[in-house]
Amino acid sequence: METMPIPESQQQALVSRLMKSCGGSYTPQTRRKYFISGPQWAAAYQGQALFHAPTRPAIGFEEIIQKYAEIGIGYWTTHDTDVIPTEAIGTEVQAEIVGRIKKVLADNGVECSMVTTETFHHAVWAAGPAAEASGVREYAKYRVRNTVDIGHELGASFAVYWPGSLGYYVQGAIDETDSLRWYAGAINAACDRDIEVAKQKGRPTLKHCLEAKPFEPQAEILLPTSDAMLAFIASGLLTHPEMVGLNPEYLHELMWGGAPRAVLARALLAGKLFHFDINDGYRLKHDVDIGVGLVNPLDWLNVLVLLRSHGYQGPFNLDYKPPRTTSAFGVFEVSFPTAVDRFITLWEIAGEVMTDPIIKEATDALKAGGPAAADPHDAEALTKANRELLTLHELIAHRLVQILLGLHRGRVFSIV
Ligand code: GLO
Ligand code: MG
Ligand code: MG
Repeated sequence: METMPIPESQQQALVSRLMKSCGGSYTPQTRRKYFISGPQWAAAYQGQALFHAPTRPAIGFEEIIQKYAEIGIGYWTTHDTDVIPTEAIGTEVQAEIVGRIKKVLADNGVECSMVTTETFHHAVWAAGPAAEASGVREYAKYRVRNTVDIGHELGASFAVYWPGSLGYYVQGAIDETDSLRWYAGAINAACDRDIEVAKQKGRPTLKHCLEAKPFEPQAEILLPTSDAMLAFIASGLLTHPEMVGLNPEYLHELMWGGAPRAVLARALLAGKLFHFDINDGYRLKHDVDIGVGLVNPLDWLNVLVLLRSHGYQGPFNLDYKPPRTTSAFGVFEVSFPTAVDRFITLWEIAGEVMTDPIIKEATDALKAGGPAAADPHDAEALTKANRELLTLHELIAHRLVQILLGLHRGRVFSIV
């Protein structure tokens, strides 16, 4: 039998009822225990893209912060121009807006954890934030310094830099070494300003986090991966490399074909994992920014096992885009609560992985290895000594899937 058409007036109720039927949601109090931040731009995203018209109306920070608070997202992040029109940057209008934001945050018990400068969208960035024209570069410095001021004013601890259009469409028109030097100049200006303001305000300096993305909006990007960013931080171009680290984004690393977990491991080893944009998507495709865990839950579980094992507790920034099929109502009814809840669930499952006796015994056995060979240079004997233990790699992988699917708790499927 076909389902009868659902009148418009009943559609939201249907969505809400099915959401309830899904079960498994955490309370806002529980959600607030995690260092999860909701970006202004994620909730305000209207569904537009190069070939896509918006599907949702515009929405301001007042409503977004209030909705985040209701859901239990305790932190909020923003670009300067998400909330301040470009022409009002640095004016009294900015001060007035920042004042209003402070009040809305305080009224809702939400904190601003991170601020970021939009250096990619406006036409002034057509040649990137490190353009040949020194006027544009000075303007970039002004903008990042101003964002540092806003960050301190709002009580943020992190500043993120995604140098979107630091790259090119056509080859040979720029000298990459110049562009990189100039880009470093902007980061240095932000750090210098930060030291000054932090001193004035008696606050710690911000953690400055570079975010890489391999392509888009430009065809070729000068700092396409988190590893390139690490090399940039260590290049000698930065005057305060100790203040600068990474904000890797899960999908950005997947986009170039990297293994996000290995990227995070390299950032951890370098002591540079400052901030983490969480989302999901596909290898070698467009930056679709799907909600965390909807595409690669097993990989996400493994990512969180790594982070938990090495003491990284956040921030976890929900830098995803509610799909354009989701309505304005659905953004806060389904999209944000479910993204947060999948994250929390995967985080807690990661805890189970870490204490699972089978994984533990298998891992310990692999590390113990087989008996020492009489001749430590005898490759054949070494191979034989460890031969059977190595099967445990596949056993561990199987166990991880069992834990992800709840099979370790007795969930079974069989055809009787
Ligand atoms: C775009 C980026 C963008 C950054 C943001 C923070 O693909 O992920 O959302 O995270 O500009 O600087
Ligand atoms: Mg992205
Ligand atoms: Mg991002």
